[in-house]
Amino acid sequence: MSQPSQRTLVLLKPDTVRRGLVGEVIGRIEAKAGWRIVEMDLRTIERPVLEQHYAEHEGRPFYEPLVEFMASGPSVAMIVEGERVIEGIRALAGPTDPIAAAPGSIRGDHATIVRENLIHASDSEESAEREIKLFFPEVS
Ligand code: D4T
Repeated sequence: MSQPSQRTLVLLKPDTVRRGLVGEVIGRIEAKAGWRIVEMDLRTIERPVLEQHYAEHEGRPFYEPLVEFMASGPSVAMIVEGERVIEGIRALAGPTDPIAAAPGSIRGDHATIVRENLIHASDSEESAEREIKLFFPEVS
């Protein structure tokens, strides 16, 4: 039985854009039957937006280098819609540490550094709702 469609916020981080991997990552998302990119743009994410997005990590040693890296160049921000897309894009991405990520996942195939792990995708319906409001306030 089909489940209600979900929406998730996906960021292709500055390393993905710099390395020319945008097409490779978007291709994996588009290859999944029934998922649709409903909003997408290239933008350098402003620091205040990053501070809200990563508020849970404030004070941790990796926080400042993470925010600097995320502000270091353009990212691709998008909303993807479809059945079980929240869980599904997290599965395509693989775990946060790219060395632990299985070959076949985006991080497992292309990344080695935890900070430069190519992609962000919302991890729950609550996060997706909050992040879509933050990155696409005009849409929600
Ligand atoms: P994001 O939020 O970018 O999709 O990543 P995850 O959901 O996979 O992981 P996260 O929130 O725990 O981490 C956010 C972001 O911080 C970087 N990071 C994380 C880092 O540079 N050093 C670290 O030790 C950790 C845990 C990578 C992703």
